[in-house]
Amino acid sequence: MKFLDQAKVYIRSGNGGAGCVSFRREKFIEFGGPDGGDGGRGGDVIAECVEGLNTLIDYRYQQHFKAKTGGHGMGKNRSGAAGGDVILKVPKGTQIFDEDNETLLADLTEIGDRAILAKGGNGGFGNAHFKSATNRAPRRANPGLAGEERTIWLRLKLIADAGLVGLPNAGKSTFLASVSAAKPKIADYPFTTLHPHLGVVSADGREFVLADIPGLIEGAHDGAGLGDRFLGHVERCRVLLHLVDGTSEHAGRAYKTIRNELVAYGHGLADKREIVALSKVDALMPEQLKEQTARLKRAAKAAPLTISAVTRQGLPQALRALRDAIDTTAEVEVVPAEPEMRTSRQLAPSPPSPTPPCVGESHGDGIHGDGMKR
Ligand SMILES: Nc1nc2c(ncn2[C@@H]2O[C@H](COP(=O)(O)OP(=O)(O)OP(=O)(O)O)[C@@H](O)[C@H]2O)c(=O)[nH]1
Ligand SMILES: [Mg+2]
Repeated sequence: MKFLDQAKVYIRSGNGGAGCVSFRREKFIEFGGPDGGDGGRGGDVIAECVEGLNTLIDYRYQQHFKAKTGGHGMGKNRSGAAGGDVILKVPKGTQIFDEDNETLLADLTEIGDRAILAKGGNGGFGNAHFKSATNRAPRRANPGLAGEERTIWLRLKLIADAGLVGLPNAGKSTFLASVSAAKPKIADYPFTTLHPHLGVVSADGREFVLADIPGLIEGAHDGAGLGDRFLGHVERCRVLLHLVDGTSEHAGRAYKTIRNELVAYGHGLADKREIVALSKVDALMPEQLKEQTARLKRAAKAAPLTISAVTRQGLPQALRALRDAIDTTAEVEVVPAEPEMRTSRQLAPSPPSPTPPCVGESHGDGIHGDGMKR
């Protein structure tokens, strides 16, 4: 399945159905009175978080979603049917932004979460609604209210407990492959990984999800390399594992490059808990190892772990450190949705859309036995 983590879609909720002007006309019944029914409500556009999806690829092929118009009211006090809703199925971790791509409208983090993105218009009243003692034959009915239209952005931010960051070729994918069952592509050239991978890691009987993202390079915040958009996938992580390639020229400088990018990206990534590890130590001579460790320690202001995915040296320690950090770090707070948006669990699962009550006399549809019933 192809991976897509951002999509722009146009949505439109349904217009309300028009009310109807109608009078009861029947043999032997004088002054039958108004019996125009109300229009039905237009359909909503709803986003729903569903299981079994991990990409927004469906929205590459369809970007326009329109809910149905409510049915028009009809004579004999018949209300129009409510218009069908449109449900945008999105994977866990999808955020929905307004057209400016900055205003958060909803954040769907749990399976079953729903958010109404555009409400359908109400149906108009039929003429039966307007009858009164002084106006017993109203000839007016309301049109339905128009639906809303808007353009929104869907942005998938994967949900993982820990995230891997580092320069290209730092060994991130190799680390993920050696501690989980994930099979990311590994190769000896930069930007092997083009989109994030998740893996489930088991450490001392505890399981957590680790995310591997494409490598960052200097200037990624200005779009260099693959850019820094993929950092969105580690925004929700509780802890970052920062891998620094031991065979790089200067481990301290490599560390600082990534730190600068994390600061430039913002969204609290720079303040996130970080575990620093020097990778590929199997390929280093003892004196090189000592020098690189010292450089990294100076830059990170803490002693780094030393790991090798090939000899598995230091892997259990790294996993234990990650697990402890996950356990002791509070869950990342998610920015609350705009108050006007009703998100998630406040909504009952797919309530049937209520039809506006049918107002007016109930005199059946004229086929009662006596033909005189009012
Ligand atoms: N000797 C040695 N080589 C390693 C180790 N870990 C990774 N490598 C090699 O380093 C190269 C890059 O590894 P990747 O895991 O693809 O690196 P990455 O950080 O995911 O790179 P990008 O996806 O491009 O960002 C591969 O050729 C790996 O075989 C290690 O612990 N020891
Ligand atoms: Mg990789």
